[in-house]
Amino acid sequence: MSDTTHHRICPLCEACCGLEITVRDQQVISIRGHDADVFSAGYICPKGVALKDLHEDADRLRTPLIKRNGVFEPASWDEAFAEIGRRLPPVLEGHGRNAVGLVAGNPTAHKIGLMLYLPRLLKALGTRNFYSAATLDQIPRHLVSGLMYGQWMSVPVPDIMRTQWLLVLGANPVASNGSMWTVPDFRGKAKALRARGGKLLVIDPRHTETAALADEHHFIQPGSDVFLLLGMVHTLFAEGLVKAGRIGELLDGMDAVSEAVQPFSPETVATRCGIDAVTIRRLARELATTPSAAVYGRMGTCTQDYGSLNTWLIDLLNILSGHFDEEGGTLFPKAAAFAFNTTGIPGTGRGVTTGRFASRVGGAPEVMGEIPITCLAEEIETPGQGQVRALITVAANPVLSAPNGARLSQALQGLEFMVSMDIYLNETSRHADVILPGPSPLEDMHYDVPFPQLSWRNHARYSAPVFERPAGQPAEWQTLLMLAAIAQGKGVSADVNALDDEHFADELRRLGERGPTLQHATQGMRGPDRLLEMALRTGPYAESHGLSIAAIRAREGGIDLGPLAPRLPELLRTPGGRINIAPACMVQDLARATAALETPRPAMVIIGRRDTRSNNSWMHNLPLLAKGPMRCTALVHPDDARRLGLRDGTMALIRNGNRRIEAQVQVSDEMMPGVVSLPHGWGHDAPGTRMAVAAQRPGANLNALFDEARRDPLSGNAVLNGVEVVVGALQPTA
Ligand SMILES: Nc1nc2c(c(=O)[nH]1)N[C@H]1C(S)=C(S)[C@@H](COP(=O)(O)OP(=O)(O)OC[C@H]3O[C@@H](n4cnc5c(=O)[nH]c(N)nc54)[C@H](O)[C@@H]3O)O[C@H]1N2
Ligand SMILES: Nc1nc2c(c(=O)[nH]1)N[C@H]1C(S)=C(S)[C@@H](COP(=O)(O)OP(=O)(O)OC[C@H]3O[C@@H](n4cnc5c(=O)[nH]c(N)nc54)[C@H](O)[C@@H]3O)O[C@H]1N2
Ligand code: SF4
Ligand SMILES: [Mo]
Repeated sequence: MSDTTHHRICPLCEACCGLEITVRDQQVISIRGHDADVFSAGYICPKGVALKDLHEDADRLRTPLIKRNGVFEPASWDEAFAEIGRRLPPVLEGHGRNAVGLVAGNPTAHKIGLMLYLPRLLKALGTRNFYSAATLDQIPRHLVSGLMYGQWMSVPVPDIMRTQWLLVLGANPVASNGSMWTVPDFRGKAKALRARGGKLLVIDPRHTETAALADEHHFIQPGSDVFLLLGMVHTLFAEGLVKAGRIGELLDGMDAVSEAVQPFSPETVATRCGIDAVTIRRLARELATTPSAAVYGRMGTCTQDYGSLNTWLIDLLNILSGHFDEEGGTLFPKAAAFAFNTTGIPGTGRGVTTGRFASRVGGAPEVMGEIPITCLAEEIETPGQGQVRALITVAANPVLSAPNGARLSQALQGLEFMVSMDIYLNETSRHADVILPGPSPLEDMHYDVPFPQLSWRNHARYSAPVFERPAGQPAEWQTLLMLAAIAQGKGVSADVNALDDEHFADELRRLGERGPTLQHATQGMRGPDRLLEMALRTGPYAESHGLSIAAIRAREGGIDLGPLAPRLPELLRTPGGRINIAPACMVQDLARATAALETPRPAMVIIGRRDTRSNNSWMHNLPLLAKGPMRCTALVHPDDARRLGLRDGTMALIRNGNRRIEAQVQVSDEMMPGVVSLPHGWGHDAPGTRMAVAAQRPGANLNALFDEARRDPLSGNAVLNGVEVVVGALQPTA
């Protein structure tokens, strides 16, 4: 049989690379970058190639599993739904809607079926107990976007193709391929920036792969970016460098900001962040005086004590230096579908509200409808009205991804009922009573929902499935609708396609006079395809580019929608169409920074990192990625290694109070002295999992060290960087 070539977007990370997949006799022969892709132009990383391994992985679940007498048994889909139909409704009826919790993990963002239909399940459950990986990640970014621009997903990104000066804090896009910034081949784009005379600067406690490309790298004491950023904003005011430019007339709160940063001169903050005052001033001056410049921060700035303040201050630097919403500075992407900053009335809106409710036990305020995932264990453990007694996890592995998984594991054990929608029997899903697997990514259509809202260039790309779904395997949107039907008391005989039709009819009605035209255009479609067709045909490029799924598919590499362009004030969804650059909660939270100015530097703190051949907790079972040197190593500076008696390849004991882990040492002068770096998502030695390759080299679970109660108070984000630890050589036991 002859080979067939398929083009599809990689669903594994935020770079969203276009792939070219060759298939023969229903087997994947090769996966490479798709050169004609308008957005990623042939770029690919080893994980994209490993989609073949994922598709073929014998441990990837092909049927539902039901746990009977403590043992998982394969089951048919009918049996699995029947079990859920028998056990979930009594929890809701007996204990109320909040008694069922819902947890969404990272792959949810990469699957249109999960992304568009998870809200349906959430609504059907009617629970406040919704948790996601966002509170281990980027919720500070959403909070600042919501407060300042009126929409959680209005995220400015550097205009990397035109900027001449790019400051990157706490991000390593060469390894991670970018985050809250969809930028495949960052390396190539950074090299082009330098080739045209531009400058790349990196602030990171580790001399990372990205720092290695940079003109300038500065170590920073982990958890203290807030002080550097305050020192820079202070300098802009002190030296008369503030120039808000074109958007100046939209800004409120300038005086409040100027006053709030007064106490933070470069001299005051230098010792605390570990960057000298001369450098802090120079960075601020270069930012302000380079005609096109941008500041970008990510994981390292979000997942620490001052996640929200950092994100706010980064936006302030871009705004106050006159580079915000300007070519060569930072710009807001304009997505072809599903972006709330392209619907409603341009330039005005309701803005966002937070704290509409708080978590029952810890009192953590809701942000974006979410309670911090670090509250989940206590919500399960603590008796009372609203206690979580049943849980549904969707593509999530919080036992490894969140702080103190041991406590969470224990709590999950105590649930009355648990369902995991997951493709593996892993550290989290082993606690479930029923596991419902999704299809292989190659058996699914694909269109990215969030990432075009974060992309370096506007684009629209669509992928059809490479293979048909196996007989009987539902799409994940259908599984979600079935769970929703069960939660609504419609029973397991509900026809999910009919439910989807009803919901779509409601959507059409909401469109008013455009309804009939769209009904005609979507004839014969269902599920995410139909919603996508509607979104494209009502989106911002419907008229200019005649977008539809067919129009996108007619072009092999997708449709290029051009470079990013200024969008203010049209983008704003705030009341009055203005930007309050001094949200009260941010200004008030500065008191925490003031109080911490004199805090002495701990002898040793721990931070995280990412490796190209790994992705969070779930790709360690793929042979192509698992081979080669051990990647879960604790990087320590040679001076620290000498002082602590650690040698390359030996085991270290890392402690935080009575929490302890053992990790393999890798001595490295990439590290800032006094800082140890360990990746997260490892520790695959839990009993009862089914990931044979991952279990061969389990690695250490970084999150076992962390305190689940330590959060950024404004956003509820977990603190995963800059935590004090004690490191020593592991003494062999007798
Ligand atoms: N210490 C520390 N902790 C961290 C981080 C850190 O930097 N340091 N990073 C945090 C970040 S940024 C994130 S996003 C979180 C991630 O946290 P999680 O989302 O909880 O973790 P993942 O490892 O991404 O787990 C994804 C789960 O989805 C399953 N899965 C994969 N594909 C599919 C699919 O198509 N369908 C279904 N149903 N399931 C699927 C996998 O088997 C796995 O169980 O981790 C966070 N944890
Ligand atoms: N290969 C690979 N790619 C991935 C993932 C993966 O696991 N593996 N995960 C994906 C996900 S879910 C996400 S969210 C993104 C994240 O993408 P990035 O934000 O680029 O994540 P990291 O590579 O963890 O980079 C964080 C950097 O912050 C530094 N850092 C730690 N603490 C501090 C601090 O206090 N201050 C400063 N300035 N820096 C600090 C660390 O040394 C590290 O270099 O990556 C995505 N892409
Ligand atoms: S960088 Fe790698 S994992 Fe990310 S989308 Fe591209 S090929 Fe996939
Ligand atoms: Mo993430």
